[in-house]
Amino acid sequence: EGIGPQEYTALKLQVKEWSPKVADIVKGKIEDDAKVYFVPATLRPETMYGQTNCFVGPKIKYGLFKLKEKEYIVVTKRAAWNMAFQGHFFSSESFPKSQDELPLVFEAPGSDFIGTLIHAPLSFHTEGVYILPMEGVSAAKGTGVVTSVPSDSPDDYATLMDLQKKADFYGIKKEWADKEIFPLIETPTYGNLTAPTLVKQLKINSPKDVNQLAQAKELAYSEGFYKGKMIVGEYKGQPVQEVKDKIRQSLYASGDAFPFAD
Ligand code: A2H
Repeated sequence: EGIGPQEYTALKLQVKEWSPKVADIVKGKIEDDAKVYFVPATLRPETMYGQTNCFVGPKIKYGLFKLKEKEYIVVTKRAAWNMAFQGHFFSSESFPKSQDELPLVFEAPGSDFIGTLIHAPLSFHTEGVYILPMEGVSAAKGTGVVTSVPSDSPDDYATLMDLQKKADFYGIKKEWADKEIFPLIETPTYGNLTAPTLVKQLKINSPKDVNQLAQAKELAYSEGFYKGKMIVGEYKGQPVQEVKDKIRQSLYASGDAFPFAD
């Protein structure tokens, strides 16, 4: 971590229903039957069964970029530019020579997208999940979009609990943040809900407890990776270390994800 490019799994979360703000902006700008995806970058593809929502930074600027015929993505401009270089998106004849040549439809702050309903591949929440705000999202990392797995990510859990507690303050509907958190991975030290357990043990009360959260993140990540065992999905019963790459590859093969380096 930290040295050299990071290999992320870029997941494609299809928009099912826009927030009212973006519905107005989008009208007439893209085909009615076009597909649009939010594209979070994750290091833990084996946890995608537990997605309960997807985070954007409310103040971060996102673009809707044309990927190919009738297909668009929502990411930061920086990420779209990286993706262009990695050859995931744009045909060679239209390869952009600068960020200004990216096929941008419109830009809007993350706050405009909040409340958008999306389909998250592999998630047990097949009814769809919502775009929600997270202050801690960095515009300078990944795609600026972070899918949320509160069972295994302390940051995601702490943020989701805060959103539930203060739904009015954040201007969201409580039910958008109120999805069941399913156990996915069993670990010897933290049981089957690693992130909620660590958040309690380290007495983390809000996403502002950044030092404890950094510690919880380290502990959750190494415990999950080295000692975790899947308790759901196709590889139920098998160690995380052995199945992580298989799950990633099958997401690539189904077209639900692609590799993304940052
Ligand atoms: B991970 P690294 Cl279950 N800003 O995915 C803030 N966080 C970001 C981000 C951004 N721009 N882009 C990606 N991330 C998050 C799952 C997960 C993640 C679990 C547990 C731990 C975990 C579900 N959220 O990450 O700093 C994404 O969240 C802890 C390492 O680039 C991504 O993987 O090394 C991870 O941080 C990438 O972190």
